[in-house]
Amino acid sequence: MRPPADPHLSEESIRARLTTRVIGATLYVHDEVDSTNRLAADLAQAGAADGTVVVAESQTRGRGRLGRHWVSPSGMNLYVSIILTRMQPPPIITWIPLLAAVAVARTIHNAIGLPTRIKWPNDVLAYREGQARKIAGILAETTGGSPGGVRAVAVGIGINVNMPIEAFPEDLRPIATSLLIETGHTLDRVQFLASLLLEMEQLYEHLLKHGSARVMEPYCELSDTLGKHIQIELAGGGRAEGRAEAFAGDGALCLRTGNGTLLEIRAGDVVHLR
Ligand code: BT5
Repeated sequence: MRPPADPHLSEESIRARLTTRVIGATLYVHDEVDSTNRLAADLAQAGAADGTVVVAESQTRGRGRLGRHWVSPSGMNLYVSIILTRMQPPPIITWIPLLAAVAVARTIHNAIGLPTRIKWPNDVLAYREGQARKIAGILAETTGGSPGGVRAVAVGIGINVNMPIEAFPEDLRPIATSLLIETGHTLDRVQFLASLLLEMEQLYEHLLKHGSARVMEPYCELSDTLGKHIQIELAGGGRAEGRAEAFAGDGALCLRTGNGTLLEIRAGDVVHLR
């Protein structure tokens, strides 16, 4: 009998494929959790080691950014949180979610050759017939209080891997997609996860050693936002509109508004206008 194209996620099967040194050395694999990020935040509070990874087959309360929900059905996708504790030099914290988006885009490209783009700050999008659809989302949460006192970041990554269109709630069908929908092929999630964690580790080491400049370059190359005329719903309320001109050293989006002012935006939702 042939083995299934996409075996169940288990600690054993993941460990057998892992080639990382730090990320995944401590690994928790669950069938169902409320949120891998909630679990990772608790582990981080309790002093979990750098590179600790939490994976689940399903989430009952998957978290998006700004209190939103991440649809997390069982047995078809990846829901993974990585605890990172090396926070020096300072811009590292703000680059971690952007770095994770680069890792996701690279892993997808290496696994199946599908090009994806990153909508600031860290939505990974696949284009089909000129229409962008979200294939992965990232949520970074810090523990340890004030920005100066951050002890750890739990970076949560949700990737729609083998999710058929019927498994999405109806309102998401026009705006979301999966690797299965884009390619017609079922992917081995264990192998994909092992490759993702290796990309993450390499980029994280890079960031620690060389600072953000070396991660900024691939991020800019993959950016779907840079150079576009956009509207941003600001996280604190209100809106801003202008041209996405650059990213600041800490990953903030530099927006040139109609009257020539340059705004640095650190949290918000982007609508690409043209
Ligand atoms: C995100 O939020 O995109 C961050 C998602 C992070 C999920 C991971 S899974 C592992 C870890 N544990 C967690 O609890 N969370 C992380 P945001 O940019 O706010 O996008 C949320 C919006 O995306 C929702 O309001 C929906 O419109 C849409 N959405 C929800 N589920 C989706 C899915 N599976 N695929 C594509 N879009 C989805």
